[in-house]
Amino acid sequence: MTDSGVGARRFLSRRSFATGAVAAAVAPAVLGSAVAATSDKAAAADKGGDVRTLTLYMEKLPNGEMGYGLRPGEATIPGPLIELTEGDTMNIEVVNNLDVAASLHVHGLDYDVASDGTKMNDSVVQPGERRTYVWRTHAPGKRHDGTWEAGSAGYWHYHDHNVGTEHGTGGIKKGLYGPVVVRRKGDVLPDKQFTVVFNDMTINNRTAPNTPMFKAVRGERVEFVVITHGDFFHTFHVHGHRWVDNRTGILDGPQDVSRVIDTKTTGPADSFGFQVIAGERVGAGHWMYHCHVQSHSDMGMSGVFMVTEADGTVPGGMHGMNDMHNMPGM
Ligand SMILES: [Cu+2]
Repeated sequence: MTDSGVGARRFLSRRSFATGAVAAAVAPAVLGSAVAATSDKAAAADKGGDVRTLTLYMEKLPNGEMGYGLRPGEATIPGPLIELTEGDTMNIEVVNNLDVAASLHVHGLDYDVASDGTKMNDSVVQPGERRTYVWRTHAPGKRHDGTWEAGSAGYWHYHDHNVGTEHGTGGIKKGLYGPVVVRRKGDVLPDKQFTVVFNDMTINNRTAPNTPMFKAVRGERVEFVVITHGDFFHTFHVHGHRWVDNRTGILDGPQDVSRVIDTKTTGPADSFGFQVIAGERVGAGHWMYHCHVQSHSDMGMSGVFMVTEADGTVPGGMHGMNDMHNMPGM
């Protein structure tokens, strides 16, 4: 079977996604200049250079956790996916509805000290107050001395840098973190995006069987963003799918010598991402994703990437998920 049969639906789903429908399984995506990319050949990031505005609310969740959200009462763990194209600027007004001072600190993008999100640079938000952080991005280019400067494109993340300690250790533990994707002009856009955060011994602050179930239709282009927080190193693995260990996860061509992998070791504050075609060459099914440190997977760092057929069915059923967390030490 080829995947070409789902092309029309793929770009339809992408279009509805891009025009504001919440399609991400974990948190809503804030799409950047990717909006309106509806070519039937390939949806791709546009030229960038937009200046956009966004409001993020920092809030307490009912169980004592904390999260970022796009509207009051809608905080999620992880927080919303924020997506830009190189050249874009994002002005993010952060509203602190917590009872502690907290902040927004981003990795990988360009920002002044005023947008550092640290106490040291006097850029945290007091309870009940608001503050605008400015994130900038740039394309690759040549410096005056002839050397090349990297562009901002990549899989990045943001987090609190003030709750608990001046490193945000308490805020991160409680869920104040989220993904950022910066695209290069022309990058291929996914149909669906899923974020996996290894936070101490959890995935998105949950353990199996309460970890996220990511759902896609066979043939859809799925993007994973993987972030690590906390005190431990982990190994991300997804069954039945592999990717390329470069910026996008996609080969540049048949001669691209980047490694093809299906596991990646990741440590605190690391982030990476990649795209796969759901079920490509392996079919629909319940495909596990998990930390491959054995004791970590046994303790609940495991979830399911469910790939359905177009009619919503999944062959084979799902067995043993309840055993996954039923191990010594749980
Ligand atoms: Cu682990």
